[in-house]
Amino acid sequence: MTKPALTLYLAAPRGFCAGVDRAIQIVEMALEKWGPPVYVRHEIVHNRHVVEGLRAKGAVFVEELDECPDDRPVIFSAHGVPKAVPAEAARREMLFVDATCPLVSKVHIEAERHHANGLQIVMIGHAGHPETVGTMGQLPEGEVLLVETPDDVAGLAVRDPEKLAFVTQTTLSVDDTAEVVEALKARFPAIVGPHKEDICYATTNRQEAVKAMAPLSDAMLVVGAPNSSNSKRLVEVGRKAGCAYAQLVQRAGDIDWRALEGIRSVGLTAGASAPEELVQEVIDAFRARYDVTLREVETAQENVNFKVPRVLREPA
Ligand code: 0K2
Ligand code: SF4
Repeated sequence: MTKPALTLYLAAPRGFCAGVDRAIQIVEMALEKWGPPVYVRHEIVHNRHVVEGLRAKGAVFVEELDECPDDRPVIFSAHGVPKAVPAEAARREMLFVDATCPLVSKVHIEAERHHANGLQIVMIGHAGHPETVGTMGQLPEGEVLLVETPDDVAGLAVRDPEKLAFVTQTTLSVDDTAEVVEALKARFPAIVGPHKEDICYATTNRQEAVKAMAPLSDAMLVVGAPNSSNSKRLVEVGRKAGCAYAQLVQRAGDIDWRALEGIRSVGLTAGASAPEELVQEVIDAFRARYDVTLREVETAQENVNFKVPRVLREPA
């Protein structure tokens, strides 16, 4: 039987960003240096495949520091942690390595600088997401107010409208965030902040590639995890850019082939925490069912690399 023809558009850039690459390297380096078990507070990045791979090498994933023993190294995930976390690790004299992405740390520093200048901070981010919790946790309770939507801005009760700054999560939708920033500036003309927002290069580039790919694609698949903010935003961006069927899949086994019946083109991308291996698995699954023509849709080239930090100190 001949296979139906299908054009598979492949977004570029897609998948791992520099911060994810660095965070995974930190865990691997710690495992090599100290041997297992090495503890990791929260999923190092939001991807089950990555987590399971590191677990097989001896990493132990926990949600809180009180689940770790004092005498084993602990690594903080790429999303960042509230100040209280390293403070507690230091108090317990633990060996810890911070795998927070430098672009998240940059936002932490920004928030601290505004606070030192006497400003109250509005954070645009998703409630409960570890990055939001980490950034808000750089400052004392009440110093950072959270908004998610333009509607939230109307309900803000600030200390002094003349003394305000804003920061954002790094993995938000660029377009949705612009609307929230606009609402903030309209209500608080004196508010200060970054030039646009704090969304990182990787998030921005992956959304741009999806926007270029969506109009060409009958359907779109985003390889990523359900708890991955940047991956979920790619699905939303795909739908908004005109691709009615856009779905998140963790790997090939999640693809709903029935829903794809009759389609002639598929756009494929991956969130910043999704390994290329899983993208290739999806491509292979399409090749098994269709006569695939692969076309790359490249909207940017990335050459960002972050240095792996020097480890703080040897375990006692
Ligand atoms: O997109 P999320 O912040 O949920 O995180 P991951 O899916 O783990 O991607 C890596 C980004 C980490 C920090 O920005
Ligand atoms: Fe860093 Fe951006 Fe990657 Fe998050 S998505 S780890 S902020 S480069």
